Amino acid sequence: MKSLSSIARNIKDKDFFCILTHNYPDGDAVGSAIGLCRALQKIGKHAKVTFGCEIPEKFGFLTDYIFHDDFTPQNYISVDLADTDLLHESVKNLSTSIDFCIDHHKSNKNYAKQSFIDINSAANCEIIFEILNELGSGLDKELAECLYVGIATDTGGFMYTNVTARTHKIVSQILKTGVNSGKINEKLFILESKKHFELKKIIYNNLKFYFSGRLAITHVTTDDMSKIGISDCELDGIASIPIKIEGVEIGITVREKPNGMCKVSVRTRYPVDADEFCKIFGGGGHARAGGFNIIGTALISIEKIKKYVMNFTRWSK
Ligand SMILES: [Mn+2]
Repeated sequence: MKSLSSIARNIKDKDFFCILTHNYPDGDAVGSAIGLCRALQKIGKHAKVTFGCEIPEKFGFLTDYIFHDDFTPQNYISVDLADTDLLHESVKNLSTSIDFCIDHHKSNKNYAKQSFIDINSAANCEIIFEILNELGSGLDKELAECLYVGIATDTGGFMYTNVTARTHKIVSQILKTGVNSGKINEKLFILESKKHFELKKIIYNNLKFYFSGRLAITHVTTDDMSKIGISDCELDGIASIPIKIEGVEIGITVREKPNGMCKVSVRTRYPVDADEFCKIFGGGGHARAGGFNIIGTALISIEKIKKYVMNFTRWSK
């Protein structure tokens, strides 16, 4: 692995960047991608972000912080992307072309030519914050808002155990630029769209408990989604619903995709390792959060997962 300074130096030597991140972009993916793009544009580089799909509406305001630049990319940078399998279908062809990777996932597959991975960063945006100095872009209010969105969302509003003293130190620098964190928090954590509320009703209705309430699984089908009129990219936040229930040690959300697969999100409580759990199904993630894809309808996928959990060592105690 390269040091952050050497990655920054190598980026500074190049131009015409396209920034990529994972499909179903969350706040950290959007904040990292747009934040880095703004930093590169500020130092006079040609840079753009390709998400592949629409980003959730609540992060939409960040897209105003970069200008539209039309060019043929010469260098690809991935942010918050553990595995190229997680790229949106429309950019999967770029899987082997990624020059630089900046990530904080333990499960990073080391697919890029040069990578900087810091698994102690609560959010990838913490690493983006560090690279700003190296790039020489400085931190302005707009850039700070991008990073705030990433850090606030990946820490669950500063409530998860991944928060460190460094997290708060960085946020202190962010707030000094004049960022109105209360206003952003309202957008991120309090207000929700009617469609999202309808979706949550389904998630609550479909939630079932297994193994004396230690496992909770819920699902949403493509049919449900088209009835509500909610797009595949607007489903953020639902993955954390099952794990919030008292006694649940593994909380799983299964969402059907139009291609006959399901995206499975896993959240766990200590000592269950979500990364370890997801690896069984070819996925990965962090200690408390991970995911994988599985073939079949939601109900078929749930049966497969239950079968595995039955033999999961942690449950035989
Ligand atoms: Mn992240």
